[in-house]
Amino acid sequence: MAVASAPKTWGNYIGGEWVASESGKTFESRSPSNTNDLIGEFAASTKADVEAAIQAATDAAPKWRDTNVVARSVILLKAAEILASRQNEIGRELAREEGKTLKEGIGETGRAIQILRYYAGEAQQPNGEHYPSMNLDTLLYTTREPLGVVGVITPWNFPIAIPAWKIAPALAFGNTVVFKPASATPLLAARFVDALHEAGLPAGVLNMVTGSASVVGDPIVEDDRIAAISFTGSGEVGRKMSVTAAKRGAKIQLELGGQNPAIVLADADMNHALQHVMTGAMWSTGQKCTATSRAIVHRSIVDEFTSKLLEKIEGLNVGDPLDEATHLGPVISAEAADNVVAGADRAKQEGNELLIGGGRLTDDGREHGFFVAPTLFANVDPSTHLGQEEIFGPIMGVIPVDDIDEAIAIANSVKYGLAASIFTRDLGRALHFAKKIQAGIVHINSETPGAEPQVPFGGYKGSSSYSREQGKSARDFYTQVKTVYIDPPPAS
Ligand code: UN1
Repeated sequence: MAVASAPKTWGNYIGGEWVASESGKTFESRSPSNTNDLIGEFAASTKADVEAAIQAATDAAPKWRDTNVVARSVILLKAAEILASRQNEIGRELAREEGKTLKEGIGETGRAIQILRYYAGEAQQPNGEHYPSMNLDTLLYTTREPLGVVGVITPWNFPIAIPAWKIAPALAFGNTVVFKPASATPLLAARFVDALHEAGLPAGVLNMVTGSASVVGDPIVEDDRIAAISFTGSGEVGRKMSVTAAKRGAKIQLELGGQNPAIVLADADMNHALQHVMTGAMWSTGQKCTATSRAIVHRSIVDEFTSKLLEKIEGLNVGDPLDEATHLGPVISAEAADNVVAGADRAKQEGNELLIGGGRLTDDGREHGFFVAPTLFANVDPSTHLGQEEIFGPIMGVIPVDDIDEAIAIANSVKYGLAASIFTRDLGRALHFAKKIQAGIVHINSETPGAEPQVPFGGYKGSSSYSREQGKSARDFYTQVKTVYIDPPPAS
């Protein structure tokens, strides 16, 4: 089926079929670049729809756990090939629905493809360990088994890559899934699910229910048939979920916010650091939990660095993500735009120096979207709101420092600890930073965002629940360990 002829109204995907919500109601997905652009209509689900999805996943679990890993891998690979054959069209839909640029939309679709391929291979890696026993005749080993039914709740900012990185390993390791995508980006979620459907995933193994967090998300987290929950989103929602999960003893994995620093030392390659700080802060309109929010720069170079960064930011085109000349699309919603403007206002009130941006952009065809100007502050006081909180948009501050230890102390002064960068040619200082920084992902001479599928992803402190996603960590999360002692029967 060609993507262009996509139906405008999508149901839920339950028990291997696209079905309308029991409510008969739908909600709209509209482009954040132009709210006149209707992306599609999606099921406004009820508790009964969630119940049907959980039951379908529960019924499908015994057979899927006993499906051999090669058969599971073949389905993941086939879904990857289906997405690959539509990568450009889906990337375009991503740019329309989420607002990142076409290049980023196509790139993110590529990432989903890469993740499916990775887990097709990872499923076939060793699944346990063999141990020596104190009893010479005992064969003693561990094996990992699926958890059963897992709940996956995803954000809008990576509308196909994050569903892929949660769902592909869940399936690869033998679990069935109930999936609730963000209501801002349901089309991309549907594209991902549809690829797995076409690839021959058996009915009930993956079920998607769209709708509000309170009607669809909460029942998934509360239901005793759901053994584990994987969530990416806000800290506030995540912490609430972990209380609910803890009450019934469910396993939970949270990927929450970030307030990520990039330290630039006096010996750094200036142009390289500038480029990575700018892209780290601004690409995807700053809407990555790994985005750079603070450039912590040595005082001897801070004036030159700041004025060159300002020049780069002045050169950014903000507009239609489908236009090749655009660097930054809109933010996701009116509320998100207001939040960036409020963050900039507060930063000014708290004495930080606004160099550019700070407001909405509503001219030049941007009046029907949620565009905000890329925003840069200088001489930022690290204790202010801008220096401490995640604003989630194209806004950043430069903080001058006298030495690396002051830089690291400021970098570590926030409640988050997801990603952090340093720019330097000094190996000793780079290693010192890698050791002292409180962050789950550390970059030396590269921007704070980015996540390769074969390595663990996750944060320190308020950025996660100490769990990690992707790489081999995904197996730890989506399986449980069984220890087996085998003794020969007594000789008869
Ligand atoms: C990236 O840095 O490319 O929601 C991925 C987020 C993160 C993913 C970041 N969980 O922004």
